[in-house]
Amino acid sequence: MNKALSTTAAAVALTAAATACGSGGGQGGQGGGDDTIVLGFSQVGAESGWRTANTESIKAAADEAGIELKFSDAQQQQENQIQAIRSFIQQDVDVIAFSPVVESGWDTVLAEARTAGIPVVLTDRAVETGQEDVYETFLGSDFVEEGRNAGRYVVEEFADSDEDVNIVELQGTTGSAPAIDRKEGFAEIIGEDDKFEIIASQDGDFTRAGGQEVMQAFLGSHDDIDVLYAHNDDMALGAIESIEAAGLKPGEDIKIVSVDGIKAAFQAMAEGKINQVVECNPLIGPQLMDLVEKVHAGEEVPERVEVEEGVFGQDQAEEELPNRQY
Ligand code: GZL
Repeated sequence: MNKALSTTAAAVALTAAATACGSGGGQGGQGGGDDTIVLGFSQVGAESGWRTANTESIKAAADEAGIELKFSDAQQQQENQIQAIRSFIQQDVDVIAFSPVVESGWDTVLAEARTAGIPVVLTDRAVETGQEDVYETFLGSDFVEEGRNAGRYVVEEFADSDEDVNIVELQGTTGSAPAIDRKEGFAEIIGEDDKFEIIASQDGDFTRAGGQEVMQAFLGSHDDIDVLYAHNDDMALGAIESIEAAGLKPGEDIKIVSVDGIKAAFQAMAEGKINQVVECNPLIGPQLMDLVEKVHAGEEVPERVEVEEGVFGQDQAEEELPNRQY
């Protein structure tokens, strides 16, 4: 029985001692009114149910906090995010926050924000940078642990089998922190037993269409698939369409473990089509606004703020469905 935390109960665990990092508070920003904080936010896109819920949480929390939000949707293109951040710098906002679509390629624009004295808060996904003090804090999930939790399900499910277990993997957007880290965590756990083999692994870009197309290709070249590991629910739901079109039963002929925990995935789990969901909580708007206010005020913030999340099995789906907020 998986112990699960419901989203509403998920607490924010401050995982690092509160240490100031970066310029703290920044000098930039004229503010929306005399004391209204102006926040420039660059969002990855609208590719998944998770992302939609994340955007809604951020907009609602900004409204609740009286923060003037300048919001930009990058349609999953890094150049659009870089343009948006440069625009926020030109507008001299008080704080910039963003969820980087991929890990690399941010050094120049982050240095421009630092030069402008505008503090930056990372949310959801991380960046790879050799620079110091280019962002104040990172608020988001531990994607490696999410991957480990998915791997633990597979190891447990096939504990009594001495046959080979063939796994196909639907990866998230190439180069993105969740795709890199979820792959790493999963491989770490299944790598402990060589009966588990990933026979195919491909980018489905976190979308339902991507999951459907790639799973169709997997099924066309493999007739011995035991498990699908999908880096997010939208790709898993797309893959289910392809599995059923191939005359197979998702959740039975092919076991499915997925990440995010959107309502539709819980519904599929209740129908027996998905076997395990690893939660990735998008409802981080309130914590983000709290950090934005602290950063703007020049207060100390932790370098890393993690969100606690749960793992849910089929036996919990019915009961948990009404609690799902996204
Ligand atoms: C995870 C987030 C991922 C989700 C996907 O924090 O970045 O991006 O898992 C979304 O659904 O597209």
